[in-house]
Amino acid sequence: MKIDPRDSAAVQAEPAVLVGVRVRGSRMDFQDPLGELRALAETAGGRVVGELLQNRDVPRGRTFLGKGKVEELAAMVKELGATLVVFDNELSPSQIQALELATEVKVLDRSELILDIFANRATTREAQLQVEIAQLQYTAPRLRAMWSHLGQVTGGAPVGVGTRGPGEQQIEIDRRLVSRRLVALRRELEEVQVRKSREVAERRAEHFTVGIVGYTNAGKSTLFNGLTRGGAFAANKLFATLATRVERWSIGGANAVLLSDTVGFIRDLPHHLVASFRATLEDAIHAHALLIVLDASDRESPMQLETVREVLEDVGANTQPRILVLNKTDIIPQLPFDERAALRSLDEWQEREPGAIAISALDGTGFEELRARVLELVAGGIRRRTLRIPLSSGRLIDVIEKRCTVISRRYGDEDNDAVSTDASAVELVVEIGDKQIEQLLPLGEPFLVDGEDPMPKRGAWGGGKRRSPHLMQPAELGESDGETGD
Ligand SMILES: Nc1nc2c(ncn2[C@@H]2O[C@H](COP(=O)(O)OP(=O)(O)OP(=O)(O)O)[C@@H](O)[C@H]2O)c(=O)[nH]1
Ligand SMILES: [Mg+2]
Repeated sequence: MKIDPRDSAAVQAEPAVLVGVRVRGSRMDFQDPLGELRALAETAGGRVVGELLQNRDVPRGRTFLGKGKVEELAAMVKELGATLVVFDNELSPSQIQALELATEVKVLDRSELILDIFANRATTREAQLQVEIAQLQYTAPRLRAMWSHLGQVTGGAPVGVGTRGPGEQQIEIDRRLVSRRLVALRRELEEVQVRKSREVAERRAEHFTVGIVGYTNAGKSTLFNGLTRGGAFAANKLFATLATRVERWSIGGANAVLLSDTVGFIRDLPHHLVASFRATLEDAIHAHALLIVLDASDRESPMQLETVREVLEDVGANTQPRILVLNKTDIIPQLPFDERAALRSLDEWQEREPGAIAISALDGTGFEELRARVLELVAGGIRRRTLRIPLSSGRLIDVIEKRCTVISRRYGDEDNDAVSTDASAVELVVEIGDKQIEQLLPLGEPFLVDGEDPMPKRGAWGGGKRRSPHLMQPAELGESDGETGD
């Protein structure tokens, strides 16, 4: 008669009842309030056998549901043979405890369900560490509450609880062990992240980087693959992607950017869960520009965009230029009339979000426009210019060759007029935009653009870094008008 001990928050292939309490101001979909939870439960491997909804102004404290609804839920669970109840809302440990007592089956909340999916998907060490930390912080207190309630914790001895967590590791329930484990995990994660931050910074210094972000299942990986032939895992599942992928995306001529694909966002994720996935978003946070991908065939897309904006704000990615990408437009004409009518039309989108681009990541519609827009962001006013660079600035030459189309090269030791007085410089004729020139400045290496110093008047040569007497006469300093073209 004892219920299954809540020894793990893992979802098996088990019959589940979904419960949603629609509190005032919540962002649930009104036409299909449990649609997203259903997709989450199925992604986790559950089989949905029943659903229950309640509208309330304020959820009731102890059981979250009203008394009558709890009884209804318990009866439903019994009748349908469910072994799992999943709430769309966030529950406290004591609410979970009370609900498990009443229904005699395992009760999970939405965040636990998401974490269980994450645990299944985590393949990189970083993702595994993040998931385990989040589980220890979020799930463990909920497990412990149940264990002590069931009186199965004997004499304060630590109880190992298996979850389907990374590496099938045991989550230690004992508070002391939990915090010791957290310290160790955080230390390891920090090491991984320091390395990662360095890589991200290096990528950023050498390339223009573009991050793909968006709600889960919006089509980010499909777009990434379509643009780069990059082999990211795309699937009609929530959180198909957990680790970041980076690939080169050629946007015309020799211009290429580094594109990154990353984990999707979802509404109402508790803040510390978002925080533990912050590093996964590192590439996006530090990208020079963002593509926000939205599933325009989903009537929840306005809410999804709102969520994406909030998360970006939370993780501090709010300054870089961004392009709103309305995806899955190929689906829209095929939708039944009433479903189409419930959508915000592309015209309405573009009116509200000037510059939004309609695409289909599946068939490539809109890719050319997207490319052109990103090229404009990257380069801004591309023209043919002559750059004179000391040969000692190998890194600068390298970066220019990577980012721009080089038309010709002349070295100082070749017999030519332009650089004959400067034996240690190279003259490159390149197609380069104003913004690309700006991005070269932080490298701190001196160079001339069409004979002028590209540095703004106040900042002398890369913040006082190396000067090149070959390139710049003191008299010229401060005389440049900064040559910005159109
Ligand atoms: N019809 C259509 N389907 C698309 C399009 N883009 C993506 N899909 C489908 O949508 C589903 C989700 O695509 P993904 O690329 O995995 O989405 P994601 O944003 O990477 O999702 P997560 O990694 O889970 O956050 C897949 O089944 C894709 O085939 C599109 O333009 N048109
Ligand atoms: Mg993906």
